[in-house]
Amino acid sequence: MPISKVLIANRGEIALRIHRACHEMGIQTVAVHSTADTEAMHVRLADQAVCIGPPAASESYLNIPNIIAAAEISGADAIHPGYGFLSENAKFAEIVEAHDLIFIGPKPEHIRIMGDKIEAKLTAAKLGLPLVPGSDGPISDVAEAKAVAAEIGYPVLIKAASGGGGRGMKVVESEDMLETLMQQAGSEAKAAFGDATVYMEKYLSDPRHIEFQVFGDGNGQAIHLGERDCSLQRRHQKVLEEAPSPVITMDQREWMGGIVAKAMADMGYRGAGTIEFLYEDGQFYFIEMNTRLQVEHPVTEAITGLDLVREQIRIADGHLLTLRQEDVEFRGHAIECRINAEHPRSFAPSPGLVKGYHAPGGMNVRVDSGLYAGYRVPPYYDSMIAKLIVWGHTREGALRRLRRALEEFVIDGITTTIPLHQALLDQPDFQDGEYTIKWLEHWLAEEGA
Ligand code: MV4
Repeated sequence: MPISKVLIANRGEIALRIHRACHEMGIQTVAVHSTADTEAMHVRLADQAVCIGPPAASESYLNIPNIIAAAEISGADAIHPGYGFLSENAKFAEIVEAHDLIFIGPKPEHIRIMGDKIEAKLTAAKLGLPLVPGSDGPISDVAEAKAVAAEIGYPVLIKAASGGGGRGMKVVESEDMLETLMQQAGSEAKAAFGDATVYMEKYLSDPRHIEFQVFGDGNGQAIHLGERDCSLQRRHQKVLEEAPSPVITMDQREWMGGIVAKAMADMGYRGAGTIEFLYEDGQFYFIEMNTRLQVEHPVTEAITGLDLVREQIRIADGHLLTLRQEDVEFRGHAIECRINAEHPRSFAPSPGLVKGYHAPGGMNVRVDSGLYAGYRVPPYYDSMIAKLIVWGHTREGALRRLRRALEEFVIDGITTTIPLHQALLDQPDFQDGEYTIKWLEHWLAEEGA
């Protein structure tokens, strides 16, 4: 029996995004929501809605028993986890499958492997992906740390095995600081993730963050959908993403894309995934793999014409990939702005009542958002309230369209980061595509002075 009802285990714009793909496929939807999200757009649009707990995510969107119960009560046959929350929780994926429900995502084993950054690197190395030079596994004592650091050369970076989001990372400039910083990294990792395991890498001082979108059918077929440049970030939160990367040539895309697609085929990967690289001096270095649909997937959709959520659902339903690599075409340029309910300079959260709302439109403009006039942005969750995605034949065309669309966007009553994006568009470095992962924070520091 094909999937006929999907429970959406998420909130906000991604819940709406998943609902839309389902309805276009003739699939019914079940929204699960906290008491803070009763008035959310996707809850109104879903065929059924089940309240799963109080505002705190730990008691609602992360409450596995309540979500499974909601699936059983509503008669859903599959669960889409979106991003964040339970999307990369291997245990959750296993529990979903143990209840004879379809998990719209990778095999639990692959989620588990990629959640452990050391295992992820070992796996990536075996699959032929280029790595940042570093320790082959965990670093257990200072003597070992010194030996590895001497071999790869300072500066080095200590990272948490269970990490992500940059927490517990320590740059070590020279051997005299190694012991202190290694201990700090270990105890921060223990506090944040309950696991003190750390590993070491050569520190790349000014890379770009470039990631490849991949899809596998779980059966030995896999394709890549090109890369996204996600270098514009602040405190490990992406601010704007674009595809293709302004610095990657078609030859590099086909070369690196071919390598990642083959790697995913060889591991029997199922569903959507993202292979993250640091890119410096013309070289790619694998750092992590995300086993979920990402916030910035629409820029890939814009340049490939594919519906990534539809592909996820088809794969979860046991279909083979719709496309072969040679059928994937890259066309034009897409840019996504993440619009947050925050002050555009202090980044202080600004939840509250949306008094007026008007989304931009016109050719090749897409807004993914659950906002409407009269909606109250709750204070309990991530502050991203909308994504504006534009497409143009060229990067310059996309930039002009972005400027026009940002001018049209009206969100009254709360403060948003729209003016930040407008100021960013005026920066020559950004216009020229000349930015690395440090650029945005440097610019903001200058601006603030
Ligand atoms: C690095 C790095 C430089 N050298 N690894 C940050 C979060 C984690 N996912 C990986 N991160 C980094 N790893 C080496 N060997 C710099 C970062 C980094 C970063 C990476 C991607 C996007 C934004 C970033 C911001 C600061 C640091």
